[in-house]
Amino acid sequence: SPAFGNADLSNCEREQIHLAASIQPHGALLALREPDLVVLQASANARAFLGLDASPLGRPLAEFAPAIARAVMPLLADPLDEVPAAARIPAGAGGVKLDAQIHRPAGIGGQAGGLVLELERAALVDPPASRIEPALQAILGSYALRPLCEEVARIFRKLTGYDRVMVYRFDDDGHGEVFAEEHEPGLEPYLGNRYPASDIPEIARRLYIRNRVRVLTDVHYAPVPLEPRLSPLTGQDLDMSLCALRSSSPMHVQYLKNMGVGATLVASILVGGRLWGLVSCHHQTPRRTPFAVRAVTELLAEAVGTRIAALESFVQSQAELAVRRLEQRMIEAITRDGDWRTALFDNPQTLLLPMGASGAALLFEGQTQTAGEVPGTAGLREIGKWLDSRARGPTTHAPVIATASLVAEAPHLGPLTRVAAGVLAAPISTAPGEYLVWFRPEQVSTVTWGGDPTKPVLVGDDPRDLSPRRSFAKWNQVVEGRSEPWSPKDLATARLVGDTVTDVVLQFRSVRMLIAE
Ligand code: BLA
Repeated sequence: SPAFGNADLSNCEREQIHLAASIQPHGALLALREPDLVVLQASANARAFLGLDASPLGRPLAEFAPAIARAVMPLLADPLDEVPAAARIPAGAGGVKLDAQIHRPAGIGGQAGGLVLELERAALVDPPASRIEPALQAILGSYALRPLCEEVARIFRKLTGYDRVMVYRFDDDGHGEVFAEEHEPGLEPYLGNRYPASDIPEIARRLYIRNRVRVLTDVHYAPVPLEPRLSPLTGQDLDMSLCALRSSSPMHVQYLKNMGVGATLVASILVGGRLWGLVSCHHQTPRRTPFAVRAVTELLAEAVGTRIAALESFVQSQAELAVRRLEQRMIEAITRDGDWRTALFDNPQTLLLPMGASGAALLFEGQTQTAGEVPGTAGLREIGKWLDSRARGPTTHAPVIATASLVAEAPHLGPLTRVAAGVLAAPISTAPGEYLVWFRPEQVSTVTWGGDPTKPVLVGDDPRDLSPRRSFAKWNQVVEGRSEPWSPKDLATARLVGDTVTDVVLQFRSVRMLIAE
């Protein structure tokens, strides 16, 4: 894997971003030995930052910075290996209060990696607690995903003062969408824009689950190296995964420069332990966000994740309820006019909404009934044949069949891509060709880019070309011929509807046989 700063576009997804060996200059870092707190490594700016007359290397913290030692000593009883502890250092001779964060980085082979102490100037005024309560209320009281995310963008913009705040949401393949946005008037909106998974490498995503808020205070900064570079405890680069001051990947910094961004603050949104998305704040000029404000953004982002988890399970139980109602209406329809199909199709939304589909079709006894945007009859027959070739034997309640790219699995069905890029089918009987099928259109044809889509975009190998526009072009290439992916929940709901219809069909057929006798 390429070392930090040595990545190019061919291998940047493997850059060792946690081994940055340098920090951003708005603070200072000391790596300490336990238990005597002797300094083993220091950022090159530490001496100036602390106003010392000599290098702190080799000296115990208590000797050259007693106030700091006093503040951090009581924190050391905790493990500090996943969550750093914070302390406020009272103003010293220079009159500046400091914020300290301290943690124990991962060592190697069970060997302890010592302590990492990070220092920053504290805010002149901390964010008032009166700002936090209403924000939490708004987040936890939100009743649906979109209004929640729009509220989050407003709250973060007000709290942090960055001139653009985006709620960036990942899909199941890791591609992202700007799902909500607040920005300074006059800035080009990014709302609705889509970007490929490769813009945020897997290594970074894993890191963002552990380190929930990152700041880049000035894209034009000069990284401050650690001295000595390697940890004397491990002989290796310091693991900076949990460092607040860690240098950002030069690849990503170049991306931001190309975008005209001066500074960023990004908070992770975790839902059930997975990285659901990010709150990404951009500022056009350098911007420093003190620890106390970052701590509030971390708390709020946590509340957002909790709320999204609750909304997701609510959506799921609503979908289950809708299926139950559908079942009831099918049975009523049979007794009323002998045909359960009317219940499925008299209101197309009942079939489409729970699945987020734009079309649906019932293939039954050689006939087709449809709702929304679907392929023509000949196309539906072809899809039926393809499903038969994919279906697993003549069993009732067979598993659903799903693809987000019909053309990738059945190239001869390519002409159907525009409306049927994604297909989700539930077998409804043991007979061939009998399915309830949902469709999703091709993503590329349904998404627009704010800029001029006809202007050519170079997708080459030069980091100078890195930009959201290039990314969007790349996303287009990646998802060409693909629909929005079906989620595990979509599959579960389809299965539920399919099983219900299968039961109804079984009943319907046995009743018909009785009548025929
Ligand atoms: C990180 N890339 C990121 C991050 C975002 C983006 C949000 C997280 C930054 C953080 O948490 O601090 C991407 N930012 C975007 C996008 C928008 C935006 C899409 O504002 C749209 C509006 N980046 C590339 C390519 C590579 C790459 C091709 O585009 C290389 C494969 C690398 N991106 C890259 C790396 C990081 C990153 C290495 C980690 C930065 C770090 O934490 O050090």
